[in-house]
Amino acid sequence: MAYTLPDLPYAYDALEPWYDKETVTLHHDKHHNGYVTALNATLDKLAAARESGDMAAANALSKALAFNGSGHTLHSVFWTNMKPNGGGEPAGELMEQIVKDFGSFDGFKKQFLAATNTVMGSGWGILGWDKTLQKLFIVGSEIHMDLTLQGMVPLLVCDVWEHAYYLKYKNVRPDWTAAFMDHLVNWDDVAQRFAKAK
Ligand code: MN3
Repeated sequence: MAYTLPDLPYAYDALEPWYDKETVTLHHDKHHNGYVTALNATLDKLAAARESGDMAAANALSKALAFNGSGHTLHSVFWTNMKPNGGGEPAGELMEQIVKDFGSFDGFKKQFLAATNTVMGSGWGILGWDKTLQKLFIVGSEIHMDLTLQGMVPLLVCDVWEHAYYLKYKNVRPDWTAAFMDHLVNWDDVAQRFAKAK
């Protein structure tokens, strides 16, 4: 059973002016789609390697599996983490947990933006719930899967690969991450993910 590219939950231009139609279109239709296609190809090759008993080939495919599978997962979370006229603050249990683990919403925001802005090269800022440790954590993850916690379920993710923001924000990554936080985040979606993860 092949994985498929999920539709955006809004129109391509719905996040204007903070996230431009051209970037959203390329990002979703070309970049995210590329990870889905590569993930399916990797799974086919893994099945063939298992059938032929070629464990060296299976081992060699593990990095592609981690990369493309994580890329598909993070982009799927990313699109639903945003909405037109988003931003603001979360409420309820999610807010309580944020205050517990980061001191305050401002404390969370400051750390999330700092972690995201300083990812070396391509990667993601991720707020996640770690089931084992029973805590929220923020990580700046490189590419799609390096420098993260293995037990962490991603709740809020901000893409800082250059393809995610360069057409509009050029080299000024902090302007993109600030726009994401202040105008795009769909806290209802993050809260639903938190409730499910718990
Ligand atoms: Mn991307």
